[in-house]
Amino acid sequence: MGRPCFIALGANLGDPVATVKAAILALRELPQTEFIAASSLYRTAPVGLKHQPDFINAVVELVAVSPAPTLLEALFEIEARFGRQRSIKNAPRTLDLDLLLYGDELSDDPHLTLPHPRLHERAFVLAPLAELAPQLLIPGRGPLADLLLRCADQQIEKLARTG
Ligand code: PH2
Ligand code: MG
Ligand code: MG
Repeated sequence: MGRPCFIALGANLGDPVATVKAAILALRELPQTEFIAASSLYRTAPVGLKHQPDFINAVVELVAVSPAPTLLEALFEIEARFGRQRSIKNAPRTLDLDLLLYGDELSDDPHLTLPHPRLHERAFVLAPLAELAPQLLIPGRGPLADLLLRCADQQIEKLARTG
């Protein structure tokens, strides 16, 4: 049986709108997964390191048959294909793909923490996620809608759908 999974996309170098759109297409092609839906794109103020360009963020839902570590490897491979260089934490990036949720699995493995350890405090993740699954309960954190209300001070702007 497949597991419903949510993946966060983020980019703030190069042409981030084009990158996020192309990465959504790449996620559609992932083997051993069924693509369900993509959220709108959002322009978001950087969280963490402030002095860097705004991000483009989105969330994709898919159903995965492959185990979580295999899915994570496939996400790293797509990041690399889009020219991701890893330097300091929270540095600007051409493409970041984060596995937010793998079904209702809980994991405290530092290489793959589930749910994603900062998902519950980031409007740039919660708002696109709420488009796809407004009733979602985040394991260990509570209703998504409540979490989103707590991030009302974070600047995000939903972009009109094009292309
Ligand atoms: N990703 C980060 C750190 N800060 N800020 C925004 N707005 N969007 C991101 O995707 C983002 C961030 C680390 O992955
Ligand atoms: Mg990441
Ligand atoms: Mg990230």
